[in-house]
Amino acid sequence: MKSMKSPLLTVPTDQPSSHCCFCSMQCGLEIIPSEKTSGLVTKPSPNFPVATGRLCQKGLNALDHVFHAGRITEPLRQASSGAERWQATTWEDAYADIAGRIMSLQAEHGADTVGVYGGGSLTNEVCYLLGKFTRVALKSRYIDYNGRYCMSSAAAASNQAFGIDRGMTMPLTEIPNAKYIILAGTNIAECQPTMMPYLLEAKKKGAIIVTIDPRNTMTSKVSDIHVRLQPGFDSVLINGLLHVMVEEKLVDERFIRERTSGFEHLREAVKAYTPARVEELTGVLEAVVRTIARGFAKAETGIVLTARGLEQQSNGVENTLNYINLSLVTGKIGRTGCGYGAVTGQANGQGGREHGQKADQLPGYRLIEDPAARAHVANVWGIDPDELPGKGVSAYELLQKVDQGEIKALIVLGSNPLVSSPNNRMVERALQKLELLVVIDMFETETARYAHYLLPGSSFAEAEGTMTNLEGRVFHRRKAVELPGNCRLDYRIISELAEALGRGAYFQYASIEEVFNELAAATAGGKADYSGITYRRLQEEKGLFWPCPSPDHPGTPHLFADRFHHPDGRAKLFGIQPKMPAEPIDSDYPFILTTGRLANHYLSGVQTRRTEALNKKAPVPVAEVHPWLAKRIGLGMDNKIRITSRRGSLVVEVKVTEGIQPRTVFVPFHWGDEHSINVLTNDALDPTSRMPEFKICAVQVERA
Ligand SMILES: Nc1nc2c(c(=O)[nH]1)N[C@H]1C(S)=C(S)[C@@H](COP(=O)(O)OP(=O)(O)OC[C@H]3O[C@@H](n4cnc5c(=O)[nH]c(N)nc54)[C@H](O)[C@@H]3O)O[C@H]1N2
Ligand SMILES: Nc1nc2c(c(=O)[nH]1)N[C@H]1C(S)=C(S)[C@@H](COP(=O)(O)OP(=O)(O)OC[C@H]3O[C@@H](n4cnc5c(=O)[nH]c(N)nc54)[C@H](O)[C@@H]3O)O[C@H]1N2
Ligand code: SF4
Ligand SMILES: [Mo]
Repeated sequence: MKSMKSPLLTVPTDQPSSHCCFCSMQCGLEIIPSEKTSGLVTKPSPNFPVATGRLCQKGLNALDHVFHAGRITEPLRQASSGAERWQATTWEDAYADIAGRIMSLQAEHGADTVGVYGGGSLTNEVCYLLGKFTRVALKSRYIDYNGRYCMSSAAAASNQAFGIDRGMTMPLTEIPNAKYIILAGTNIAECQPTMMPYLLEAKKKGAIIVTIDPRNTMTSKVSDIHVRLQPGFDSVLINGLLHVMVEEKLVDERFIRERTSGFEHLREAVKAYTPARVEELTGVLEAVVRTIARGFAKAETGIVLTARGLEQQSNGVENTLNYINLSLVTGKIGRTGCGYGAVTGQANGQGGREHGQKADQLPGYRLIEDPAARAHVANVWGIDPDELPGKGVSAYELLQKVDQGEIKALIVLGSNPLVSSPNNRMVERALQKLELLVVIDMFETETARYAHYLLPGSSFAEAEGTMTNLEGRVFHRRKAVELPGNCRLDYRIISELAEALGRGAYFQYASIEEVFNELAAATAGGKADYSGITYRRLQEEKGLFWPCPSPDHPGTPHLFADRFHHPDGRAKLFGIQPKMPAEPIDSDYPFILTTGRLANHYLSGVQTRRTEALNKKAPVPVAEVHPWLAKRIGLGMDNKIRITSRRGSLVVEVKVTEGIQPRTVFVPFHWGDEHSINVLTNDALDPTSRMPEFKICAVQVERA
């Protein structure tokens, strides 16, 4: 691999040089000189109080893509003729042409003909600016982001149950204080590897760990009980657990009486879910249901963690609400060793969903349809509240509007939706219809192949800013290296595009810190209140947990000690009637496809497929198949399989393993083109969160 040199900027201080760009743990990195061609490597930082001194393989190789020879370092425009796809241009020409095209499209079709698609890897400042840019510079209602595919069901459930959405209600340091831990649809060992020591410490102190996952994972290996559940049956199982807790009077009656509402609905809903019935419906033995219910309820302390396994479903919000019910009916929240967490995924998956990148949202987790929120934010932005557009639509629906011709121009920053969207043939068709597609990225992604402009943005190592990790801890990330070539900082690109659109007056920032200070003011009084946070405090105090509403406020590591965030101070319990997945199996499509992740790749794979040390461990997707299924389709040693859903078909290599629920096939989604599993996945959306059902679709499986 050829690579570019970039001078190291940072000198040792008591702050990490940077933070890993991949998962929500946001481990601190030191960047040090080395013999590598790039001249630099990462090592774990002793200076960040989350995963101190630890990095996983991805963190250890996080600079490889930054210095990759394939990095885009000049603004590129689609070539009008010839063999080359791109021709280099100047920033000024690119801005002028993009702005000109946007303005003429808007003159003809209205402001909403332009959409923006953001991402959860970006800093709080960039997420905030994308939202402001869409509403103030484009005056369009259409912005959403890849977190819609990621955290939206958990976010909706937390808002409904608690009145606020912060992934974890407690810091990670509470995990070792828990005596009983339920991990559902979360593969922490591969997806947040440096969190494992917290779980292992709990185990060492005697905690029982239960995993609920259709397959054996690196995480289920550390559990005492592993429920190998068929995808889609979480709510049935949880109703069984709740049934036992209610029948055997194991619930915390005082907590339910004083701190919650809605228990009568829950009691009614779980009545019919006797352990015997749950065994009939799920195959999970009656005794196992009783053991987990009694174990969790009777334990002095306990934590429930969920992730995409049960959330990325058309019933994802209800599934999540039911897991939250477990924490609430047992009173295991708001005190030491207790809590609920929806384990956030992307680097800034938490902050990315707070500051206005969502279709219905303004900064600070305010709602764009709320007149008071509009007035507050419009005042900070110096515009009339009536100028703010209304709410738009979710990520997948935004792409559908492109397909339908309603949205004719799209700006994508920090996502690769052609690989990461469900039913992605629709997305490919849609992208081809765009009259203007602008992609701001480090690489020519699968999505960028359809772009009219590909603009070279910044990598994590080059961009200063703040991030919010999975605990709700806001921290400051330094600039560690210089931008290569003609790349620009994402925040500058957004501001300069605004300038070209004639709205530069609203985007005058001398530094990224000025953007943060405006963000903090915009969040004042909102749910995710950052108004007491400054760069200086973040550096001195090594991060602060939101809400942090004033300069002397210490931040809020533990939520819900005294009250929940609904106006009556109570949490809401919900009675969940389990529903079928959108596409149940039948005789034509008799098996279930579920999708997810591997330890060595990240999301659509743009960065990790370009990282040799990681890619060589998993160069292509491999399906996990049970021996029962292998036998049924007559699979031989070297055979591949063809998996076919109602939307498409794919041939993949196979690993036969006892460790998967027999009717279920698992395929990771980190590849595009002929390896893209999202050709098959279902685009059914949860009615509330608009989360696609990535985790379940009905398929045929045959020998290829
Ligand atoms: N190495 C690596 N780490 C990552 C990422 C990555 O791409 N690679 N991505 C990051 C991001 S953005 C995210 S969102 C997180 C995701 O982190 P996770 O949600 O932990 O990851 P997944 O592999 O998508 O799904 C977790 C598990 O859900 C199981 N599952 C499938 N269907 C069901 C079901 O119906 N019920 C239950 N209970 N379980 C089910 C799958 O078998 C899988 O093991 O990881 C983050 N960390
Ligand atoms: N089948 C299936 N599909 C899924 C999922 C699943 O479990 N199964 N999971 C879903 C989930 S949870 C998620 S989060 C989505 C994610 O899906 P995507 O949003 O497609 O994820 P990434 O691969 O992270 O894309 C990020 C892009 O932004 C670029 N980038 C990264 N950092 C920066 C930056 O600082 N500046 C700029 N300008 N560019 C940057 C990267 O190069 C990359 O091209 O996928 C979803 N899709
Ligand atoms: S655990 Fe997450 S943040 Fe830490 S090094 Fe690994 S991928 Fe990066
Ligand atoms: Mo995610």
